[in-house]
Amino acid sequence: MKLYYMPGACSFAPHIILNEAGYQYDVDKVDRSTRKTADGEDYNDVNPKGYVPALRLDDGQVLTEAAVILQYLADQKPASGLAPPAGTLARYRLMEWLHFISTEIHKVFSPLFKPDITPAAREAQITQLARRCEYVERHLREKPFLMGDVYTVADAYLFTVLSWSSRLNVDLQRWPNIGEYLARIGARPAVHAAKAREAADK
Ligand SMILES: N[C@@H](CCC(=O)N[C@@H](CS)C(=O)NCC(=O)O)C(=O)O
Repeated sequence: MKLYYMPGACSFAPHIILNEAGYQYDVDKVDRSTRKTADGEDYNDVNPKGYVPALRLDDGQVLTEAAVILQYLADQKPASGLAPPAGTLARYRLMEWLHFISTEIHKVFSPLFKPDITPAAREAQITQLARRCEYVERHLREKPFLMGDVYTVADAYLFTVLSWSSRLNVDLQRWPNIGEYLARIGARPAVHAAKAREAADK
């Protein structure tokens, strides 16, 4: 199994989960400007959509879309407990979170990475993010993780995208539960292992 990633991107979420679930895996860094991978592949051939993450399975097929890759990784290792079983209401709750993170947080952050974003456009994105953070803050009031007491792939995804706030000068200090949540997840050995692997990768 091989994860195609860009440093600091949303591909970090599946990278955390590869470690959480105890996978043996390879990584291949994608160069943002040349679209070549460190292993010498043309990334547009790997994922014609052009973005990370992508996961090459052992049979050569390629899976894309962060929320789907996360669920795949959890489902291949059901004992990890990183996703409730398919078909249960709890699984739909997990999918509800994954879609929320993808469409309402991840994709609201994305324009903030554009160097030519206008101050007004930046402000509008941050206002929308604040509404989403209010919701997450309330949800985390009595729960350590999004799904309650159980850590799931949704936490790895939310941790990854909310961690962009410091790089982008988005202030999360108004939301103490979120701050504690990020510290709790950031302390997990799987997060450290994924960080170390990307840092050591050429
Ligand atoms: N719909 C995709 C979006 C993935 C996405 O936005 N990837 C970003 C990084 S977080 C990317 O690769 N952008 C292209 C680039 O930075 O050149 C998913 O959820 O996996």
